[in-house]
Amino acid sequence: MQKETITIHPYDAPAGGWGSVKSLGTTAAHFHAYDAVPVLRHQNKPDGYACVSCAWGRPQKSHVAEFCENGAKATFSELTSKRVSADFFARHTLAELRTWPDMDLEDLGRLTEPLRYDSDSDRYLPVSWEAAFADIGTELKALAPKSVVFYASGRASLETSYMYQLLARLYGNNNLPDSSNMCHETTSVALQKVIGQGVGTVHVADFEHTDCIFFFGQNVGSNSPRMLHQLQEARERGIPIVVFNPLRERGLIEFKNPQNPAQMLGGSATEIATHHHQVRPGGDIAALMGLCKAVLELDDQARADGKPRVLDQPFIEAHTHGFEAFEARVRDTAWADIEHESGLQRSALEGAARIYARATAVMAVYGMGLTQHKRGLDNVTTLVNFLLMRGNIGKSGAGICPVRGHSNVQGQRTVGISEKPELVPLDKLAKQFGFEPPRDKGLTTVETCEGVIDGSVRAFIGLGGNFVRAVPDHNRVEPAWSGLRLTVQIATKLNRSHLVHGQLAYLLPCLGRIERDEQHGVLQTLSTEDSTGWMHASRGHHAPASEQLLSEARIVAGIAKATLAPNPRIDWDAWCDDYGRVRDAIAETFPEIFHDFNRRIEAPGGFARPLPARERVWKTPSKKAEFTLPQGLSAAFTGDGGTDVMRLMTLRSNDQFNTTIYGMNDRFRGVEGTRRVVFMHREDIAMLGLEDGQEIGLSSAAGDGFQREVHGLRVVEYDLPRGSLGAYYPECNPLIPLWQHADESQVPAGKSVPVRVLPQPMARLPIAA
Ligand SMILES: Nc1nc2c(c(=O)[nH]1)N[C@H]1C(S)=C(S)[C@@H](COP(=O)(O)OP(=O)(O)OC[C@H]3O[C@@H](n4cnc5c(=O)[nH]c(N)nc54)[C@H](O)[C@@H]3O)O[C@H]1N2
Ligand SMILES: Nc1nc2c(c(=O)[nH]1)N[C@H]1C(S)=C(S)[C@@H](COP(=O)(O)OP(=O)(O)OC[C@H]3O[C@@H](n4cnc5c(=O)[nH]c(N)nc54)[C@H](O)[C@@H]3O)O[C@H]1N2
Ligand SMILES: [Mo]
Repeated sequence: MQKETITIHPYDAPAGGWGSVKSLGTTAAHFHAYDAVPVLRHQNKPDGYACVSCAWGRPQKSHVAEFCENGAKATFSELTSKRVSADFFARHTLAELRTWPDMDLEDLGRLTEPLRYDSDSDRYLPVSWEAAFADIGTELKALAPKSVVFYASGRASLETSYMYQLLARLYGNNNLPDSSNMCHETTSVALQKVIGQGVGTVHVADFEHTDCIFFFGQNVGSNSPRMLHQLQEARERGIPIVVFNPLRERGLIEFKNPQNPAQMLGGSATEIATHHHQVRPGGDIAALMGLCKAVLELDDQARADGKPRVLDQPFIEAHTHGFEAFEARVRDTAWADIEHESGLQRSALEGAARIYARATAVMAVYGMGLTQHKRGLDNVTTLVNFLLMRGNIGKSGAGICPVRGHSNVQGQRTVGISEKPELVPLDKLAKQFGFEPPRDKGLTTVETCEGVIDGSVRAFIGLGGNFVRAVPDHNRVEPAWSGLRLTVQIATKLNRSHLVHGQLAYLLPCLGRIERDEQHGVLQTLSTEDSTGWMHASRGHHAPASEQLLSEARIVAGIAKATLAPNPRIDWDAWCDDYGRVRDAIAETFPEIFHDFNRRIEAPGGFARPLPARERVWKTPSKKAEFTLPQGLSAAFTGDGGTDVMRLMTLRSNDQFNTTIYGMNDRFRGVEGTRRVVFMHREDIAMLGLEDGQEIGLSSAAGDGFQREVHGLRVVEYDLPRGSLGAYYPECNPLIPLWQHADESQVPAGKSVPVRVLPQPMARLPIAA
């Protein structure tokens, strides 16, 4: 249960450092995972397993220990010695378990055997694998294929993911949303449009050659801490790192490398951000237009002075399209509007532009702060405009660097998990497996939720994840969920989505990636793609949590065999006996990326997929990189127009992995013992007649007639822009209407949710320290 001592105080120690070492020890103890500590040395190593936490790339030469505090937490969380078995479920009804906090559910430990929901007793009861597959197959055969959704959460391997997309397509739909639909789908759609590839252009090695990094809306200290090594190395070379973030995140301020003894024993921490701009949430388009305007002004000045141009004119002419219209738009955009929308001063933006103009190789790194907005696409494409002005794509040390979330989320899309049929080589699949794949667009995450609400979706299969918790509009989506005919969850640990279920429900426990996956006594190799487009082999290093677990591949194959007519070209069992055979099939479907897959995956550092834009080959209709015009200067939904509407950013703490809550502390933000907080500017607190520590509620200001509220949040005075708020995801997801998503990509707009503060009776909570 939630710890009750709550302390809130500013955290002024660096990221990393002893705090992270201490946190490691506490988490190993918390998860009862002491025997997992030695396993860590295999994390992200050529002979080892790919970390199950974030997707950040690996250097070609690995560090002694290629793991971070949060990667270790993810490892301990998977390798916990706690178990939740059938006798537990015999003692608790699902109605009772639904009253438990999320953290307590996952804290029960690893699932150990397949379970089937029994409506008479409202309990999960054990079922054999054979019976589970047979029942699921019978149900799926009876359902209309278009009414079934195959969700994937971003962790399963390339091999399993390929099998999963094939299962959906052979069954008859492209309903293959994945967590990317809540995350970097904005990137995939935007970058495809403007540079002709849906993924970033940066390799980890580029950090050694860059001479300036612009960093937008990504919380590296918590969410991709291994990147701090590259940032630290860059800083040691004196490279400026210019940050745009409404919050002054600790991980971006300074870092002590826990693997550097000199730094740990008293040496000073490395300052990471050299410049920090506290942009308003949703203000990045304006900030970027300001940067571009200042670059044009510097170019004007250089021309007037007879100095070398600031714009990379030869690059713009040879490689881009649409510059003139873009230039005109930038010149027409008034500084007053830029300052108003971004919340930043002209002089600050001009200063940042001078840093940019001095650098020859600039890299732009970004995360959810750009993608989860109404105009998330414009955020990304305007960032690309900014890079293109000086040719900062397709040269060493430069490029666009989206930081993906789940460890194989990029890879799942690469091997065909996509609701967008145009991104998948369907003709190839048709030929390879002798069937006619469905050609119509499948459902995104948001459309899946809408379909569950309107009854058109009848069944949900989840390859990992915690869908009902991760999506917006909880109070509309969750109640509708029980209207489903069938829910099947393939998972390692119990979560809320397993308790909110369809009429027929199966909970199928699988091996985690860190566990030894032996098929007929042979240790199997799996593979993943990191955020920089490198493929890595992964081999488990720990005994499975239970003898009854099956690999994810076996589970997918089990469902496929029970559901689909036999196909002479697919031997699901043979694929599961040796995943190398799945890799051969992947290589046949995607030869450009995966030719010779089985040989190349054995290279110690893995292998890189082709990234045409890195070579300045633009796979856009114009064959050029596109300058584009943003639709407006604000990326945000503004709400119903009331003057008291504020912008809420939903955030991750340092003690969670998405909906998996490891603990109640957010060390870097100084919050301990609770997640029910709202960060608020001192003057906003005063203006609203509130007090620091007071309990309040939030209410959506969407203005669509639905009441969406979250209560029992404590006001925490915080350094963030006026008019904006910060609070945790997933607790605040009930405040986000399903329709408040990014245009085109449909990523829920979790970073600028229009809300009002609901003062509650002054319930002053005691604050320690
Ligand atoms: N330990 C840990 N690691 C993780 C995860 C985790 O939960 N825990 N989740 C994984 C996943 S799936 C993902 S997608 C990534 C997420 O990693 P991030 O992309 O870092 O996502 P968030 O934590 O949501 O935080 C986004 C950052 O954007 C800032 N921000 C918010 N609004 C704006 C804005 O309008 N403009 C700008 N410039 N900044 C803004 C916030 O202050 C915050 O620092 O991390 C992955 N890694
Ligand atoms: N308001 C708001 N909402 C958000 C976000 C936000 O910033 N704000 N972020 C969004 C983002 S970026 C994402 S990616 C989504 C995340 O959405 P999801 O990917 O659906 O959620 P997770 O919390 O990562 O899923 C955790 C569960 O995965 C299961 N699991 C763990 N490891 C494995 C494994 O190896 N195999 C299998 N089969 N299952 C496993 C466990 O049962 C665990 O409970 O949430 C999104 N929702
Ligand atoms: Mo994500």
